[in-house]
Amino acid sequence: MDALGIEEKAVQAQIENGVGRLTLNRPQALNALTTDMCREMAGTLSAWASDDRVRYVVLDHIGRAFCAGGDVRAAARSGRGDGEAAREFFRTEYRLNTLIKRFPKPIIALIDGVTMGGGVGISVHGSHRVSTEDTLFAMPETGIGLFPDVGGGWFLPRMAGETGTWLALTGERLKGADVRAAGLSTHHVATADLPALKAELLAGGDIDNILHRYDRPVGEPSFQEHLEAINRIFGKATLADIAIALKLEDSDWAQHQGEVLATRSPFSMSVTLRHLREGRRLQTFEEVMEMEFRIASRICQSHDFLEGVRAVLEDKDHSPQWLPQSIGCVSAHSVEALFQPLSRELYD
Ligand code: QUE
Repeated sequence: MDALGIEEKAVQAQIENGVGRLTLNRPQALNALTTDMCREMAGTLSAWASDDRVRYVVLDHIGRAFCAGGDVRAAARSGRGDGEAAREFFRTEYRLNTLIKRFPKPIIALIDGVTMGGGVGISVHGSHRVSTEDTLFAMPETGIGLFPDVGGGWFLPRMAGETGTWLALTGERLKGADVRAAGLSTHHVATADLPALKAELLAGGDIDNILHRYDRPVGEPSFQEHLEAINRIFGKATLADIAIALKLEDSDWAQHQGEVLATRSPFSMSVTLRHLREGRRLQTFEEVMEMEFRIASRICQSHDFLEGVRAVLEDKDHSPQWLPQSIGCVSAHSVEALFQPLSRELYD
């Protein structure tokens, strides 16, 4: 509620100076996306696609986080029952991701702050993403028994070498200029310059000219020294091969990566590797999203997802008891089952 007792909307939409502005406004939950927020954004963008008053869209946020993901607590609550509300959430969110991917006008997401999971899905598929020193990017889903969805099956295997596989399996966070160096943002600006940049964008200028003037060069990424190992190790055929190669590698970095993998859901990591390899092969974004909806529709009722949300977001003991406990015990059949066609597919 604001001072007048008017309910504040979790997504604000306005048109001014030929610019459509969408503002995420659920700061108390780090702007995590609800079904209603996804529906609201999709409805607004659909209307703006053919509205001559809108030349381009600016996507920004209230509060320190851009968007921490989806409302996975609500999805887990649904998954403990019949999972229907969770499926409705994923359907709405993935259709929004597709709408952004196919949007006929520029969309400029200002991702200065936490940008994880669902927050990546509403930014990375648009035409422009602006990072700052405060940007914190991650696809952390294997840590809660989920998988890197929201089009992760599209953009992660299309990153340089095996960088996307590394980020997806470990959930590693990238900060600031590394986000630009990895190709996840299209422009990188100083945090101190962001208010002036935003004011120019909202005044309806020439976006490429404006962004070019504020763009700051970024050097090599901080993970440059590990790229050879990332490509060699995360390019292996199976998850077991990757885990073994990390153990055998004589470096502190590789030992640490192996320790991180040991905390992630073995089932989620197996699903993720299969999903990224399949996503690399698929020709269209829509095919990838259909695959993701098949997986999400089932994984929302899986043991590891419910346990991961409990351990990380509800009880916060951060000691999930995964089933199975180890990589070697994940059956190929249990992974394969998630990829089978549904009676009602994503775009039906
Ligand atoms: C993995 C995730 C998410 C996560 C933590 C993970 C995720 C997500 C949130 C989140 C954070 C703060 C909130 C909230 C949700 O955390 O997807 O509602 O207030 O949305 O390790 O995938």
